[in-house]
This record gives sequence, structure tokens and C-alpha cells, in this order.
Amino acid sequence: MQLLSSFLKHNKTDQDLVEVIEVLMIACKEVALQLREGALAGVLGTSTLTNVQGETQKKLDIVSNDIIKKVLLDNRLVRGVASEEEDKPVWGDHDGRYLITFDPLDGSSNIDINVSVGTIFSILEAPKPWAKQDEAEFLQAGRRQVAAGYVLYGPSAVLALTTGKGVNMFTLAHTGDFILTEENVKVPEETAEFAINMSNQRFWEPAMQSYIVDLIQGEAGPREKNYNMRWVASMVAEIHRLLTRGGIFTYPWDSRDPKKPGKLRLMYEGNPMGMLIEQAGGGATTCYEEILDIEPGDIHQRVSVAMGSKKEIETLKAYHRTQAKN
Ligand code: P6P
Repeated sequence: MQLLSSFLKHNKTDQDLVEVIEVLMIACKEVALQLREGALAGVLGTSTLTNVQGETQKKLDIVSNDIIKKVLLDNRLVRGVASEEEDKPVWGDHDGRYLITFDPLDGSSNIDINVSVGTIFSILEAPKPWAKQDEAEFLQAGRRQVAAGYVLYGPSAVLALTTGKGVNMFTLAHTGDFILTEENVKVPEETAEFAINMSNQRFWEPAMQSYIVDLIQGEAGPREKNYNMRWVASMVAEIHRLLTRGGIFTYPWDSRDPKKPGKLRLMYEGNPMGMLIEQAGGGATTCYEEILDIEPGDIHQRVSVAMGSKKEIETLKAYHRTQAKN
């Protein structure tokens, strides 16, 4: 059995990065404990507050955000953090080298029904020369991430992590250690499983409409095979399924608010998950460009997302190229 820290050291991971990842895991272990307690900890239900996204915050959104923010900013290596639950970046007192973006509790609409949720994180190096606590330091394309991952709080708590040398998974043991349980994870190139919120179908652009219609037609249709569907409404659970058995997950642009590129957020959902999926051999696209190539203009900017099995992603992109020609 290999502990997270010894695995990272064995893989010659930058010592400072190892320290920041270990500190982040201390916070995620505390979040896991709060979730495990659930109603007994009095942290279920909604607060009276809304976040910068305009979403009513669950009590656990606030609790987990505060835990992660405090633990990270206490560390000498962390310069600042940007969270889904914070309007602006929050700066520490240290001239540290890392900036961290995170969604403290993705999928939190599932908390009260006891369905899996997760913490998503992205680690960037502050660009030199270090500016004086300027939001622009965070605005780096996803390819600049030095590490990314999530902790899925499911039947077991599992960390999926990449530092740019592939994807590995670690399960939280009763001892409080994250133990290596899956090494060099790969997304199967092909799939027969898709994940999309079908209730939005009438709002999608034509290419997405025809792509999904063709999947649903199964072996009688142009894809000539039957597909299964999943929708957990928790991106961490969906991406964990892709890493575990393949598939495609998409939350596309829709016409409900045409100016919004998508529902999901680039800096702490699209980029970290995109790095994981690409490092595991899958694809991560808006259907028009690779997510990790996007130059961000705002820490809360949204993005249309399609991720998963490489060949399925290429097919989806082909539908959009055809649409663009017509
Ligand atoms: P809908 C959770 O709020 C989230 O950001 C993702 O985790 C999830 O994939 C998506 O939104 C679910 O959205 O519209 O199905 O509730």
C-alpha cells in the first residue's frame, strides 16, 4: 500500500507542490467528516445567502469553502485562492508561489438527498514578477495548471489527481491516509454511455440536438449501436465515471441565456477536469476549441463542456463542424 506523499515523492514531484497537495487533503478530510456527519452535524439544508453565481448557498457550501480557504491560506506556499463561493480572490499573508482555484462542494444540490458531491481544485504558479494581489494572476489558460484534481465524497472518498504525469487515484482510509488505489488511469477511447441533462434539449444548438437524437436511435440509427444514459447532476461523479469506465459528459451552451457560454465554470470546473481527462487520454472541448487552450478573462467565466472518450468527442466535434458548414 502506497501513501499519497510517498507516491508523489517517488514520482519526483516538486517538494513544494507535494506540500500544497497534502495541505489541501487535510482540508478535504475535514469536509469529508462534515459530510459523513450530515444531519447530525446540523449542516444540511440551505443558508439565507447567495453566491456570486446567484445560487442559494447550501450550509455545507459555506462550511466547506471556509475550511478549504483557511487551511490553504495558512500555508506559506499559497499566495491566494479563488473559489466558486467567493466574489473575488482571497489573498493570504504569504508571498507564496501557488494560486489555487476550487469549487468547494460541486453538486451541492445533491447534499440533502445524500448523493455524491465533490471538491474540485486547480493549482497554478503565480506568474513572475509577482504582482501585488492582482486577480489577473489567476487568469491563466488551463494548460498552465501544475496540478488538478477532485475529491469525490461518495461511498468512499476518492482523490483523482494529476501533476502532469498521468492520472492516479487514492482512497481515503479509516486511518486518515489517502492510499494509492488506481495507477495511470486511462479513459477508454470508445463508449456506449452519455451524460447530459435532457430537460434542456429544446435549448441546444442544432448540432448537439442531432448528435443526441442519433445516440438515442441506437443500433437502428446512424451510430448503429445502443447507448445508455446517466445524469447525476454532480460533475465530480460524472467525471469519475468517465475515468473509471469511459463515456461522454456534456453541459453544452443553450439558448436560455445566449450570452452565457455555458453553465459550468472554466477556472474551477472546466480546466481541472479538462486536465484530468486529457492526461487520461480523453478529450475536453467546448465542441469548437479545446477547453485547456481558452485564455480566461474572468475567474468566474463560464464554458460549454464536453469531455470523455476520445473517439466519441471527435464524433461530437464533427457534428459541430458539419453544422458550421451548413
Ligand atoms: P443541472 C452542479 O451544480 C453543477 O455545477 C455540476 O456539478 C453538474 O454537472 C451540473 O451543475 C448539474 O446541472 O442543470 O442538471 O442541475
